[in-house]
Amino acid sequence: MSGPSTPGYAFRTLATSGAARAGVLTTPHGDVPTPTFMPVGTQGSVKTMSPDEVAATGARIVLGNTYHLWLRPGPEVVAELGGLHGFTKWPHAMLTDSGGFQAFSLAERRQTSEDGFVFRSHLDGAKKVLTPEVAMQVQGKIGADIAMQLDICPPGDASRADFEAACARTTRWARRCLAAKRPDQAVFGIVQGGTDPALRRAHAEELAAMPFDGLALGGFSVGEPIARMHEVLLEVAHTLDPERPRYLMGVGTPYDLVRAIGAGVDMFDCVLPTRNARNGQALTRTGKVVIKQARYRTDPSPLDPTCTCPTCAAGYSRAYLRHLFIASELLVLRLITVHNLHLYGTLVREAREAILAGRYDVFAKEWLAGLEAGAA
Ligand code: PRF
Ligand code: ZN
Repeated sequence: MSGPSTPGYAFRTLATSGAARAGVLTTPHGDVPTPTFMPVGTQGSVKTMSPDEVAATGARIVLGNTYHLWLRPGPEVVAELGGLHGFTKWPHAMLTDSGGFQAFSLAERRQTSEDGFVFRSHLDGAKKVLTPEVAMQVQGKIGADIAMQLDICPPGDASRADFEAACARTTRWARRCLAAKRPDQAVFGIVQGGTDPALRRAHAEELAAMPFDGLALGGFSVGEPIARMHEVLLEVAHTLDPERPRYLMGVGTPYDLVRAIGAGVDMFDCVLPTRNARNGQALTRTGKVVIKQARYRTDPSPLDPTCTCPTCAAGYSRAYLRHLFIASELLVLRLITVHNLHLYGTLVREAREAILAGRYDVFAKEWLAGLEAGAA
């Protein structure tokens, strides 16, 4: 093991309950209580929300994307305006994803080689080369607290040979990223390996031998059955170096968070609460509210009567929210986003309290029963 090395960063576990952990991630922009959910601010904003509104949901770290900010407005512009913190005015911690995963899904005509990715921008077709060195230079200029290594994420149905090759190349890119990183910026390594627990564990050990400040689990929720993802997480997450934060990338639903925290994961990000809000889907402790449905036409109740978010506390009825959504009024997108992020903030806070009290199993049982009850 070769532990974290970046000044200004630390991770401390305060309590465990089964494999679940409650801790504190210290960054130059403050402490992040874990488990934590990172709202996604792809282009430098959590869509529809101001920084103080995001912080009011309980979030103390948000995610930005190297791919998007590199293409527009460009890392020089962000750097000149004081880095991502100065540019966006988000005062708490930030993490940027390295860009490979986005290049994979968004760019046109992408080619991959040992050196990196070559692709054409989805904005203007410009040719871009994303190597491990470029990923670290761009993330260094953008200046989030935590950068991610460049990795290879095969689709869920890739072959065994593809998963092995992805792990091997991700390890070589890990070394190049660490060599190119800014000394004062934390970097996390990314474990791949599909749904093979042995491959996952071997790759995790390779990366844990390097001075990464945290270890991420990439390559999940990419088309494999979700039940299989949770089986593998149960086998693998708790085996990742206990001294470092564990981050499950791009996952998931409230159900996924409850299960993965129980498996030993500390950090999450996902577009689901924000994206689904803009599609008119509110998430609650007892399942989903699809606001356009006719059953809500005259429904006077808030999205969730037990919710204390500004949207529910103000008393906005489902009927009013439905009307706004059908009339394409922009306010509803904000109101549901606030509510959904508040649910995620509440979930991780209650999870943390349960772990500190040594009763995560009770918490998980209650949340899973609630979510299941409304799943119909
Ligand atoms: N790698 C990176 N970012 C990601 C993923 C990954 O595997 C995923 C997979 N769920 C989401 N975001 N770098
Ligand atoms: Zn609410």
